[in-house]
Amino acid sequence: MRITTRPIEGQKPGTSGLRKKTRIFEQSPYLENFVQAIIDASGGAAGRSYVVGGDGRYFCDRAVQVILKMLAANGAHRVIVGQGGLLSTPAASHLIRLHGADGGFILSASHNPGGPDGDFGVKFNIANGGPAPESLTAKIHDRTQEIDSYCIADLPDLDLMRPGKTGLGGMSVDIIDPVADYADLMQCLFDFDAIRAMFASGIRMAFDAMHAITGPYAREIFENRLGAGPGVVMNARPLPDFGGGHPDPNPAHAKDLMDRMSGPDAPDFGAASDGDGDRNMILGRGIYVSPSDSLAVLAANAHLVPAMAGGLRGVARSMPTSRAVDHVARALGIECHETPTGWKFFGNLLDAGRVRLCGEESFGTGGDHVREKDGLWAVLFWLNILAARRQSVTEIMRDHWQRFGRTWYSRHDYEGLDVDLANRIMDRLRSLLPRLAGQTFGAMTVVEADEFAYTDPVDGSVSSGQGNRITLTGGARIVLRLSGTGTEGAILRLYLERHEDTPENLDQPVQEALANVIAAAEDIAQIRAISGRSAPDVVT
Ligand code: VG1
Ligand code: CO
Repeated sequence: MRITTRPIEGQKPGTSGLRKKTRIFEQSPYLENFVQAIIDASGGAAGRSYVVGGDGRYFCDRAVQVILKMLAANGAHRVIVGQGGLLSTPAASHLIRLHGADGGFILSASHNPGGPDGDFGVKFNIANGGPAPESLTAKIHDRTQEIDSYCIADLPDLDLMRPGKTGLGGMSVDIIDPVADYADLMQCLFDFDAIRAMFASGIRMAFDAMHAITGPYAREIFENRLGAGPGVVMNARPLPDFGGGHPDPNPAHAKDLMDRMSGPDAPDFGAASDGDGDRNMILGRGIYVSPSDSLAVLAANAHLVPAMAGGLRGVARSMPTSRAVDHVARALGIECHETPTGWKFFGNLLDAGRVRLCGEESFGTGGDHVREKDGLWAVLFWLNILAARRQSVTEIMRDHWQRFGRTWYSRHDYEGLDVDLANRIMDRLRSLLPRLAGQTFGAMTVVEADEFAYTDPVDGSVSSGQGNRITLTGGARIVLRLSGTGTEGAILRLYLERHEDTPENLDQPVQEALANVIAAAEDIAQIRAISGRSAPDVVT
């Protein structure tokens, strides 16, 4: 049936889909309007097939039912849905590709907390399995501003706990095991025999699923298929509120894992993933691998992984990600691309075969096997390298820094800022950019400064206003941008890096190694002075 509706303000997709407070999404027709806008903006659902699933956060179960009924009423031919409505983001991307579906709806606010007082989100992925590009998200937003009706089938809810084939109106529905196809894919990309042998030899790991979607995936892959031992997966049961935690795999939020890795009986390798399973954090005994370094290490060691044995041709990183991988790309003689923040910008490069490995500083790494970043894939990539090199994480990192130099890196987040104040800081800095080159701030001199704009080398589309970059002498860089995933106030992200070709003291604490860059950033951008904050909320 067709229901009359009116446009709702603010339905503009951000870095990764539309994210709002759960309470907003719960108020019908908030979700309905957005889903119909996606269907309309992408040319209708008639005769098409889709993948639907989410990370299990509060409201996912009801939202899946609404989307299924809307797809049925809009004439969709077939939907593949994870049992219980569950699918990790990379698993959904894989299923879209595996079944040649026309698109997918992923219900998650990723690393944002869940629950009735937390966040909810909807992301639409296209037929290549990747996030909708900006051209489509702009159309979706336009459509939300003119929408006057939506279609929904007046049918009872489906029982999503029972796997198998069923139907909804004229639409066929396949309720599938959310884990099996994804685990099979992983098994053909990596050397599972070598990893299994490594665990059998006594190497121990811990994986923190943070009560989010990766628990069942990690159990199947690490415990059942790789024999990593029972109890390897911590916080394995997905909970609607992630156990009250913040499912963001970083040293600040993955506290259980950090404690275990620094305890007296610490395992050799530690890892964690986020709400929807696309992020990863990598730890060794007594060492934290920064995501930017992790990308560089994967690039340098890709030849050790069966799926990448043929070489990389190219790599890509988001603009604020450190340039550690650039040094590897130069040494390997392969392309290296710098894209705006958000996985949607890697899609064209991957589709065109220009790159096979991509990464973001925000704990996101992925390859050309799907079109999303992929947390467990990155963990398996590391395990494959550990098994092939028979070295510890610390040994691998030290060797990497000796060969390629070290790019010291940190991100400082200022959260919950007043929106006007955050804009004032950004506007002020933007107006300074043209005059910064040549100026000295403490020990650092500015080489160049600009606002990042990206021209996609495949389709020529231009994305401007993607953050302010300031390059300094001594291979240092400062980047400042506003987050596009928050739901309350503004989040200002300050990214800091400095490169040393022959690092003298690898044991120096990161914040100390970056002290001059941090001081120059405050001199230039005045974040603390203008916001009145004395320190960032989260440092990674
Ligand atoms: C953040 C990260 C970005 C990532 C995005 C989605 O965006 O910085 O690198 O792609 O989250 O990740 P922003 O605009 O807040 O900086 V996920 O795992 O939340 O889908
Ligand atoms: Co995520």
